Amino acid sequence: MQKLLQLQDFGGPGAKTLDEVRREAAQGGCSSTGGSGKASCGSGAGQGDLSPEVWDKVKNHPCYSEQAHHHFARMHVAVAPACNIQCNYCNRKYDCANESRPGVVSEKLTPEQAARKVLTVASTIPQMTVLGVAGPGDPLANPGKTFKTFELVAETAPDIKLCLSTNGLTLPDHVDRIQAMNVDHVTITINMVDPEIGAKIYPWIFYNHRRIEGVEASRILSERQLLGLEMLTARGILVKVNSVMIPGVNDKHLVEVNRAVKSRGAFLHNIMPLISEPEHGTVFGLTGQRGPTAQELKALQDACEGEMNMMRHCRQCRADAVGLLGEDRSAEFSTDKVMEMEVEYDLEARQAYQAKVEQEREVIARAKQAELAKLADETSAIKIQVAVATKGGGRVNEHFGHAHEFQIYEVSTTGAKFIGHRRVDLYCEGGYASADGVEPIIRALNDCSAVLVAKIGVCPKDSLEGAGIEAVETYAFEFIEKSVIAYFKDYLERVGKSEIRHVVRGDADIRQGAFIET
Ligand code: CLF
Ligand code: SF4
Repeated sequence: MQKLLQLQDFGGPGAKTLDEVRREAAQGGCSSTGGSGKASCGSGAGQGDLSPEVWDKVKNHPCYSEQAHHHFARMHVAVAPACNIQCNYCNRKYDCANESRPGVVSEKLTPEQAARKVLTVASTIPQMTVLGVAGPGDPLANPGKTFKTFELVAETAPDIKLCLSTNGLTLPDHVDRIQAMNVDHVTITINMVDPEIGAKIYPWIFYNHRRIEGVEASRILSERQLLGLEMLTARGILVKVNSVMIPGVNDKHLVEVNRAVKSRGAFLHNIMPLISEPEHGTVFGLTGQRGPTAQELKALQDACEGEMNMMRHCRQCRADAVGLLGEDRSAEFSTDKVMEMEVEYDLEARQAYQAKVEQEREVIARAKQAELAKLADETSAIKIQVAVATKGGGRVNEHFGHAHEFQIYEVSTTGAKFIGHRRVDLYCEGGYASADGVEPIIRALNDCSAVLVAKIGVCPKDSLEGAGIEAVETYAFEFIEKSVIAYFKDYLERVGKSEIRHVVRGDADIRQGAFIET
């Protein structure tokens, strides 16, 4: 409490009072006006009850707005190799697992190479709106390279939002610079507020020129994380908190973490599943620490959603990821290729493209509301989950066999809500079904009653239906949420006529292992 009362002292120009910070946080992240009441971040397409200032910051940020993530892309530049702590879910040979899954080594860049890459990507992908520095180590353990990159990009591409992700250990030392550089979005990974639990996650930190181990290390880390969070929110900088859910270690404790970060003004909470494959060589991977199932993750996110809005569309992406959150185009932009590509950074063209996307989003929102209105007289208590194959744009537009992931919606008479995604191996490679067949995909979608696709072959359709998952092509190329609601209405009608029987589905797998674009 003492710390909270000091908040206004941290504020620079434009600083907010603690009450203002709390009010904004209590409004629930990106939007609380989704069709299902208090929804996951950004479920409403519009501004909802956010202030114009906050709306402007989140409306085209794919991580801070669920709706935006269907349309807008982010890119990361891997300029930050060093780290100042050790997490038991990280292998230093790989990217920072706080913000990017282990298993994929990034190409390290100098700030100058990074700035050139940003301009090149911005010239090629007009919907790329955000530059994030998220690793492969900790951006604030490499402040020179991180801030130099931001400085170069701000000079040449002022419309690109700057974003960083940190473990928070040195965050309080850098808040002035973060504010001065107009970095409006900061992510802090906070896995505990109890150092005894922290000691099971962090073996050591490197702080004030010395290595500190055990509970003392986690006590310092936690204090610095929470102080940094308070300092940022007092200045109106939007803070997202990432937490890795580690069953048996911090899963129950994360409800307490959620309360702690909400009370300090965090805008959004992103609880991510632990990834701990043995081949990653992490402590948790080698000791057999498992990650959560889909139902365990959802139950925790639901429990915390009563407290504040949750991000559920995180893809735990690489430190050099490029593209929409569900895709990775980093291979198109290797340093060699970037140096050969022409840069035609056209601000007006980018803005025109983005204005079109905004218009499309409004059309999508109206279509959803119109479909929802058709459910107005329904009183059924049935709630189901529906998977969707999409390659972006907010439409059901992916072939089942070409899907790298499926987006999962929960739907009831109150509306449709995005609740997560399931990464899968491609079912169809080079025209042939994968060696593993459809079984791993069925396990990933096992909690869903249906999967909406642009197209599906007879064999996988039969297999899915044998497992109780209806494969539906009826909504090919239509808007996702409208389609999910329309499917649900049809589902209720068929249940009402006893054409089908409503079945409560079981649990599903969250696929482990890194995503590598093929
Ligand atoms: Fe990158 Fe992170 Fe910024 Fe997004 S990612 S630094 S806030 S621009 Fe997004 Fe990727 Fe999840 Fe991160 S999906 S891992 S939350
Ligand atoms: Fe690895 Fe990131 Fe943890 Fe550092 S903060 S040890 S890079 S996961």
